[in-house]
Amino acid sequence: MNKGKFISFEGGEGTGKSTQVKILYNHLITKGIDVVLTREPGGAPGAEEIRQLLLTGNPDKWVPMTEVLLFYAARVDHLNNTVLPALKAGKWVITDRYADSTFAYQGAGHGLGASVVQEIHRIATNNFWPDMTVLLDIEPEAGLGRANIREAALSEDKREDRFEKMEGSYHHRLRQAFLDIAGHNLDRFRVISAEGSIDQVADRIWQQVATTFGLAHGK
Ligand code: Z5A
Repeated sequence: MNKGKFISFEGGEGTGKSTQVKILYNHLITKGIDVVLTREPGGAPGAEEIRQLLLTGNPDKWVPMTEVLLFYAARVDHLNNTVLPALKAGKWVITDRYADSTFAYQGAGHGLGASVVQEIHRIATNNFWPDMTVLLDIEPEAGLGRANIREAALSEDKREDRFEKMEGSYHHRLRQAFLDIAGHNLDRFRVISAEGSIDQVADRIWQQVATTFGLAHGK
């Protein structure tokens, strides 16, 4: 049985996940909790190799089924080598994206369908889900604007922008897909507005984490 807590962050591009997972990580450490910060796709050596296959190159280089199987190949490696050992050791794990991203991006965004992804998820992970999922929600245009500023600062070969190159309607479908998934999993999801300053968003997240896990609300 797992002793630690497993928290995932989800949302579209540029919602601030990478920024906010680090803030929550530091906050939990100051509370004396042993935490592992990780990400998907990636989070373990083999999974990081698969990440490169997935996030670089042309938007249409994989058909949806190839793409979903690559995400799950990476996920199984990540779970077995990073997430499950940490949870069993009593550590908390925060991951920047997990399986809800596959349901939203591949299941809804690329039209593979939730039932196909659900079946693969059941076989690959034994239906393993986080204790809590933070969905950061913002207008896609605002999120893409933030992500583009960050990508523009990187050289061409360092850009992981394959998904950001997808057309605008794709990002609106994606936002709705995440909200629908959250609506069907209210026990696990906390939908948090990603608008406002980094500190304002971090405060909203902390209030939810503290309430969910019975931690002191103050900093
Ligand atoms: N994907 C998938 O399709 N299926 C799957 O199963 C999984 C993933 C697991 C890579 O994910 C891609 O993989 C992703 C989905 C797909 N699609 N794309 N692209 P990723 O997590 O590595 O990359 P990402 O989702 O694109 O994340 P991101 O662009 O790195 O955005 P973010 O982490 O949400 O935001 P950020 O890096 O924290 O912030 C972006 C910029 O905005 C940065 O300069 C910040 O300083 C700034 N920022 C952050 N917060 C604020 C606020 N509040 N105000 C102003 N500026 C801010």
